[in-house]
Amino acid sequence: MIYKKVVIICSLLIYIIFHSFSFAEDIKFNGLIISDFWIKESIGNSSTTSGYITIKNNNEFDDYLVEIKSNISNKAEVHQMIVENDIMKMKSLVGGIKVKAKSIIYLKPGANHIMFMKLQNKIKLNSVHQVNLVFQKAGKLILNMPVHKTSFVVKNHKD
Ligand SMILES: [Cu+2]
Repeated sequence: MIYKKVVIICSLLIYIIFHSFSFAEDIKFNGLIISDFWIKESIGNSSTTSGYITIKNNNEFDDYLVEIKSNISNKAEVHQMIVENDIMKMKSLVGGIKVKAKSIIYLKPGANHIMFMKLQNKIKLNSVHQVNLVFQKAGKLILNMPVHKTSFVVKNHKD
């Protein structure tokens, strides 16, 4: 009996600890599951910062993230990391990013990401910002994206 209570309390604690390090809850939206979304705090007077997001497409058809809009910056686009002459470069993905049917894409540090350009203000740690995502098929979604440190590591990736 006592053992059972200890187990329950322990699992509750683990749940609370896990969730305090993690993100906002996953969002289900017209067949898409949106998770692990956050914005990197801006450094110094930098006029840009990046945002990250995981998008799972449970639909039978492909979708595209075609537009990103928010009040924090005048411009936001999806960037692709490419290697050119041994140098890692960022390139804007014209027309948005494809999320194939029944598959998942990760916009994450060191890889494809959302680039917020011409920031209106500094992006402060622990603040939350509204970002509008427009999908070709699923439509428009308003996301509240929390701000984390550069060193923030995604802990709950469900690959
Ligand atoms: Cu970029």
